[in-house]
Amino acid sequence: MDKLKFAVLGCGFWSKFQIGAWSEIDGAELVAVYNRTRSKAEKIAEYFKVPRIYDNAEELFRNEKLDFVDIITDADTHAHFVEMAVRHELKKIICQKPMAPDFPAAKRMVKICSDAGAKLYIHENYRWQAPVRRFKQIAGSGVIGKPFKARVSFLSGFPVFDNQPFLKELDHFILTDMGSHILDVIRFLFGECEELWCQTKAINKGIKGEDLAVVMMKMKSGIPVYTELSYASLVEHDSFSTVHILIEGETGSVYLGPKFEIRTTTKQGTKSEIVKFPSYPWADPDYIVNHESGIHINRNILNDMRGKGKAENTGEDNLETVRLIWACYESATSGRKIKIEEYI
Ligand code: 89Y
Repeated sequence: MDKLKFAVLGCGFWSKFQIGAWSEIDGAELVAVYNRTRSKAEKIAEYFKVPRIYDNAEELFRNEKLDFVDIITDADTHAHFVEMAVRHELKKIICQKPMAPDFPAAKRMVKICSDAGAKLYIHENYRWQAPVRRFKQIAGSGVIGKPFKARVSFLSGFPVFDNQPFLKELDHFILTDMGSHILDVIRFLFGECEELWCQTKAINKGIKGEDLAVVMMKMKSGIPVYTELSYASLVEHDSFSTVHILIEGETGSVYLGPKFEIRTTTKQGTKSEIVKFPSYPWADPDYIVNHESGIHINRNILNDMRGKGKAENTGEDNLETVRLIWACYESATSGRKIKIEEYI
């Protein structure tokens, strides 16, 4: 099988895990890396034995014959690099979450790609975490009957700013950084949202943006979903870097809790299952479930590129997650409930 040749733009903290995930998959070959600060690109290239290094992205696009590009830079440069890739006639573009720093920019990115006949994929990996996939299977198996409510929690005190100091500087923090993941998992499990009401707070005075968001959602299916996102939490069971979910149904409940344990309760009692998945030398143990999921999303995208399947995380699909993030901010500032179909 011919390998698809690709380049990575951006060699910061997340690139090692994204490239690590590619290194576990047959069918894709990383031929070049770009970073504005060349030394960072050199470090990544050395670790993964990448043949060519650039500190000028235009030059990379001019010199390389690529099948696709994987953009892993900061969100405020995503539109710039997507436009550049389109200008260089690339037809397959992957971009890290959050898609863009705001909703209008995300809409522009999707439109630029669709006008050019280019496929845009968003690297939104949480729904690909092994425990989340297994949880969906159990919840959908019929064992808990028809679901009537859910609670989705990300409560953490993990020192996330040590590894990613730029997160401290974001005017909009937890909803863009973690809301991208958690709201996407909610869409994955429960479908689209009809309306929501959100409150945010800034607890940690050492950062610019909000680090707490509480959202009440009414899904189109009628199910109420309560979600809480916090990086200010000191709790017994820290959610990092996954998510805890409780779904209640007419004949039972299913809970994805600490240590990747899924507990299913019916009148017959409670069954427990620990979800297992492998570790990799390139992955950070603190983020293992998150880093491992990168392999699954990359494989799903690669299959779509090869015409062998359908990608879940397209630009169009992810725009619906971005819509929810910014509807949350709108609700938090106005104090109003937001109807999603009116938030355009
Ligand atoms: O960006 C986030 C992610 O994907 O997982 C954790 C994180 O790095 C910081 O919240």
